[in-house]
Amino acid sequence: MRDRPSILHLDLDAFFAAVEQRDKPSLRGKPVVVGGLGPRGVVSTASYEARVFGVHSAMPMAQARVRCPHAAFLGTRFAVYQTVSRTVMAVLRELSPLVEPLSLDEAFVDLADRPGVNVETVQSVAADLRAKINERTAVTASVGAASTKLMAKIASEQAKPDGIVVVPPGDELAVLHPLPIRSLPGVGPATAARLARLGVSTVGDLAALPLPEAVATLGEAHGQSLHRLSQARDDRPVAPERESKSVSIEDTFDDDIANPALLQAMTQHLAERVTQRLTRSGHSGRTITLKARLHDFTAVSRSATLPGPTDDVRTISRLATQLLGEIDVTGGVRLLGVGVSALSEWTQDDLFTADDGDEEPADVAPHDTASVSEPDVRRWVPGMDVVHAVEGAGWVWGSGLGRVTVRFETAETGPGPVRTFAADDPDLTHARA
Ligand code: TTP
Ligand code: MG
Repeated sequence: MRDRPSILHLDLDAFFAAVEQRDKPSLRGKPVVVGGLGPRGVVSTASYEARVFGVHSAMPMAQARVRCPHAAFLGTRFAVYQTVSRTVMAVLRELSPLVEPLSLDEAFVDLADRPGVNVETVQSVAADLRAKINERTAVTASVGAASTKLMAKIASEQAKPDGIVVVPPGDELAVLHPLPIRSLPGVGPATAARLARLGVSTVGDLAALPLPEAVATLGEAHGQSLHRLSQARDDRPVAPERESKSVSIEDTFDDDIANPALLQAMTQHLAERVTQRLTRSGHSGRTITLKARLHDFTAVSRSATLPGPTDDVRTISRLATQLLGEIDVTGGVRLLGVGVSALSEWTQDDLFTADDGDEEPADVAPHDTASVSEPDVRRWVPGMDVVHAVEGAGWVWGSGLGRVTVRFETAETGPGPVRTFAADDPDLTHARA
């Protein structure tokens, strides 16, 4: 472990929502929820103003609408988030060549080669960094600095929103041990539940557990690594070249499962989670893989490759379920996983793909839904950028019943006026990124 807090972890605050508030001045300081607007859509993120009402990432959009009905509900604009992300990563690389991006809005930076980095100076390095990011992108970032990746990430979490936390070397255990066990990377609900049965609820509880007990409960590899982390022992280097070539999610069951309906439901759930992870990292993928470990520990996997990349949860879920049908599960399954590979950077405008199925388009006003037989209406998704021949640049506020309402404002203009048009008004077009 280093004796200086020379690892930074940076994470943008309410990333997608912050970009929306930047570009839509009338929404600044207001609850904003970004995500899938279709009937089965989930929340990608919520502004801090909406989080007060209990809205959070991965929640069904329908539930978010109940919890915070007065929020603005917007589709995603991935191309814009990607541009902001590139700018942020470039700012980080000006600080050090050792930058490891983890997702669109999150990265580690290693300052080990920078002379004079210590508890005091790293504070001003982080402050300058935050100021520069805000200047170039107009969104805010939180930064943690510590002697290890684990502690830097935990520090940035504590710094949220819009702050800096430095963990001085020597203070790691005092910071780490009171935290809930879920704060460790790799501890999801299943692991947490297993540890709870041993009376382990904080990181300190796990550190106090004899290693053989941790290994007996969590398995050799997982048990060893979590036990090490719980003692703040983390020598993972910042790895700049890390490229995600695939994403996958798997679940191990306490008992073998042979019930086909249950396995199908679990496959769908895994597909939903892997799609979340995929979209979060700004990717789409062509190859879907279903992996299973059978009752006798044989591992089987089946893959299918699409003609083009997708990030559509229904497509991924349908393929994963088909692949499940190709495996003989009659003896029971103890592990199931769904993965997506052959990844591409997200290039489609997801506003156009969010509702490309046979479902009704979503609207700001729920009573205002349009008939699916009106092909034009589908094009206007709340949040998307449009241009009107006379009024100029704006964004779709809502649509339905053959009409579309647009607010004419941009990041530069300040809050602007609202106008309603016929959905097929030839003067109104999509703005291309
Ligand atoms: P996070 O950094 O986890 O969340 P955040 O930036 O919105 O909020 P904060 O960091 O201040 O707590 O994720 C970054 C972006 O990734 C987020 O804005 C939207 C997207 N995302 C999803 O699409 N699905 C998810 O389940 C999560 C957690 C994030
Ligand atoms: Mg973030």
